[in-house]
Amino acid sequence: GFDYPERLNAGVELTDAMVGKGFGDHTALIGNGRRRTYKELADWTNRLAHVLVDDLGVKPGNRVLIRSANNPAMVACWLAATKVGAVVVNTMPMLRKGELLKIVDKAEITHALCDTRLMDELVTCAKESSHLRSVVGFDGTSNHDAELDRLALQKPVRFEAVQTGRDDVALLGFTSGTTGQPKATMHFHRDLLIIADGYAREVLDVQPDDVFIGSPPLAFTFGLGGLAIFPLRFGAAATLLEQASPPNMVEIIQEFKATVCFTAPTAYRFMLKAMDEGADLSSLRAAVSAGETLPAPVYEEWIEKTGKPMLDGIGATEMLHIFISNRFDDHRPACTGKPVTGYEVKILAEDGSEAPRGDVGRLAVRGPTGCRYLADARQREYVQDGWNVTGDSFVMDVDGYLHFAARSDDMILSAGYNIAGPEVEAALLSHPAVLECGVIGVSDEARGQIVEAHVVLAEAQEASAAMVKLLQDHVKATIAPYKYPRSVKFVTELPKTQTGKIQRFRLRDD
Ligand code: 3SK
Repeated sequence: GFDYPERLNAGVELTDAMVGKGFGDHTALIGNGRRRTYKELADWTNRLAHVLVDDLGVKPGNRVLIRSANNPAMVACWLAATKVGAVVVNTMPMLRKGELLKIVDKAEITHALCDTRLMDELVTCAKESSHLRSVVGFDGTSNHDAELDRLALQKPVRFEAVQTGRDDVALLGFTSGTTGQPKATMHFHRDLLIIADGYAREVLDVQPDDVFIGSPPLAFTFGLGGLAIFPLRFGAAATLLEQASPPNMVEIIQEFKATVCFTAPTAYRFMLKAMDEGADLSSLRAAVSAGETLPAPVYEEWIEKTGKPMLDGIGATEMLHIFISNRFDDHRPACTGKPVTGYEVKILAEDGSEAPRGDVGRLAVRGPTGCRYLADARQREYVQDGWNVTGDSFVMDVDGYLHFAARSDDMILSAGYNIAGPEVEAALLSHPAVLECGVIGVSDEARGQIVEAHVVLAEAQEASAAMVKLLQDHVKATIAPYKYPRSVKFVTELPKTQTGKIQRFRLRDD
């Protein structure tokens, strides 16, 4: 088990406590052309914590939203809010007003800290929300030229952090769910450390000289763990990229000799090509792949070119981070590996009993970091005796290794993003040219899946390339742009049940 003191503040553990352990002069964060040491990060977060309490009136338990791309300022805001005992909701920069509003209302957010480049949608959202009463800007470019930064510069570098309990909620992890109605899971201060002291220590063996890099947004717990918690827990350095495109990652890995990478197979494919063209990625000792199934050829080519395994893993926002993973000394192709210490998994047959080895069934997981939904009936439905029934179907082979089979619901998994089909449908239906639509995920070599829309046009509307572009642009302007349908098919009718429900599985069969 994991043994933490009753009074525990994860924000302090990842900053001031690291200075206390002698890491003050080590690089903690690299981003926006600057390096910051652990001492600088501790001071920065303490100044920000003073602003949160003294100027913004944040109280322990208040929900604080952070809106930013991956940069050091976002990490500092998250840590500062954690130090003051707030419950943090990290959000992605692409979210639009409507998506933000759902989160703000669900989590009853009272305060928001926002990169000044991303203020517009959040300010509009605040006008429509009865909860959100303060939106303050920070400068994500690190010039410290926004309200939050100016206030922070006047504050002392010492802060008496709130003595939170190890089981106090520190973070709400949001997922969009299959319906597009966001659901949140609650995570305690201790959970934030367990994922480092468990998975990151056991599977990655993180060392202070490690340099982390990766693409997942800090707003996903995959990114928060991989690009902030894991490096900070062990005195290592995190490189944060606002634009984590594969070419950028290849450049930064070489520049900073990154050793641990968190990304999806799409980016690893690009890296394999880059190596053929002369890129030197030999500094990487751990390549973690998650968010999409890792095709065996990518895994095999990686071993061939680097001599090291790619560590496929599966996690869930519900469980905070990765709970099944391959190991450096125990890995197989087309296999997600075995449970991380502390987690138990089982495969459920249709009737809820445990499926025999070799049979496909729903993956259920139980462990110390989940699963606790926030104000959601799903708790009763999907979490029984601590077992969280996931939306993924897996097979457990005779040796106890787990193999992904399929997504059990209507989620579309594209280039590491979870996209709810019904949410894209709603965006399409808000355009007057669309009469009806059904959205599904279809296999795609580069992205795992892509979003495909089957659209019945309204009368007098013409199916054309221009119409495809019009609808794609409309979706991009309505919801986060990465959710847009890359494929649009025009049809005269959709397959439906007798009660009029769209049969998406029949679209998949087409
Ligand atoms: O497998 C995932 O999608 C995931 C979700 C949340 C945290 C970590 C991971 C790998």
